[in-house]
Amino acid sequence: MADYTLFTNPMSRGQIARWALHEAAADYDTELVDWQDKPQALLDVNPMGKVPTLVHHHLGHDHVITECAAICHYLGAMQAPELGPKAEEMADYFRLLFFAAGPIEQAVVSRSMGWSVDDPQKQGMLGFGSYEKAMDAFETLLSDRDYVCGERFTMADVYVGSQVDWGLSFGSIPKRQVFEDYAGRLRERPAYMTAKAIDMKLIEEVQNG
Ligand SMILES: N[C@@H](CCC(=O)N[C@@H](CS)C(=O)NCC(=O)O)C(=O)O
Repeated sequence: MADYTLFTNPMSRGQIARWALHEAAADYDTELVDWQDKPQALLDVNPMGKVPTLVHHHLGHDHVITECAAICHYLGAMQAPELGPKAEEMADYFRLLFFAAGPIEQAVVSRSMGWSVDDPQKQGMLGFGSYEKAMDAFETLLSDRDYVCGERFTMADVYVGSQVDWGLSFGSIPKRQVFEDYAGRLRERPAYMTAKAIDMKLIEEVQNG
């Protein structure tokens, strides 16, 4: 048995976890999840029945990790500490990781669902304020650096970068130079390319029956 089991579907956020597994050079098996017929083994470990769900088989215990941002950090911490934050990088690392998983995710999803709140007072109650405010802040936070922590790639870039990469591909975040340049750097990473190729091949297989 491999060290990790990844429950995923190639057309899902599971792509983020696969990229993280490859960045961390982790040993893993894939369990493909059919939305119409989810495996009992997935439902047993994740009451949400969502993917990605990662199970770490470690020293006789099965540890279950869900939420892409948490999966990225966990894999860094357990498998590739050099891709985790140094003391002086912690603030940027956690700030952007949580900003992307909270406000940016909410801004993107609310917009794609057609929800918006125009009342400035009510916007103050929303964690992301407004789509425009969240995107402007995201651009500012990424504008003076190559990666989340500055000049060095860390596991936070897998998650933050996926939000940008996916957002640009699906038109859910604006095509601004800062976002394009950041995504361009990440798309050149060998682990990104390897993971992407695996999911693209799986998608092709599903589409060709
Ligand atoms: N907050 C979760 C979101 C996971 C999620 O919503 N996954 C979707 C696919 S992208 C899913 O499993 N959908 C199928 C379902 O909910 O039945 C994360 O960041 O991992």
